[in-house]
Amino acid sequence: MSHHDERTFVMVKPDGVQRGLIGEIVSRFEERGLKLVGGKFMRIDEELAHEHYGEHADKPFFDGLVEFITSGPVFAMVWEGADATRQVRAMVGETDPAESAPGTIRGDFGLDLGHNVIHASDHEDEGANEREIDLFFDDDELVDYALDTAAWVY
Ligand code: RTP
Ligand code: MG
Repeated sequence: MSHHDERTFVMVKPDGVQRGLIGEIVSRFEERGLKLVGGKFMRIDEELAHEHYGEHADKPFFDGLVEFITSGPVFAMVWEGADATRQVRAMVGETDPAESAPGTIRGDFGLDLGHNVIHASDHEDEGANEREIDLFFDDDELVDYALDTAAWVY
């Protein structure tokens, strides 16, 4: 990991998995030049859902959010690159797909606030990326390696 690189946590939500969007979403980050350092196809249990979305515990949509995120498998990933957390959020779009620009993942694949295809760590929440990576991955599940492509090739 070079000095300006950071890692961020990304997850294809149950709706994205059901709709067959894992490959499309992985492709977007690969093509952008980010490096995949971890990936796990898994089911989120109630406890993990409460930890992951703990900041929303007192919101009216919390129970529905937990029900949705535990409703089927997700594809959890860690991506690495320069300013990765902010750059990935820009690629994801706004929380509400209806407000997301075409060209973003939510703007291209979503219409419904409650089923917005993808999660990514919030760059405005200091340390959220590292917290979420630790929550979902053991250290030995993250792979250190060099990408054998020049940084200017996209
Ligand atoms: P996420 O954490 O899932 O990546 O989404 P986000 O940062 O863009 O949005 P956040 O504010 O963290 O909200 C988490 C998820 O809760 C659902 N939500 N519903 N009904 C509502 O008003 C409402 N607000 C948020 C969304 O599915 C959102 O992704
Ligand atoms: Mg969030």
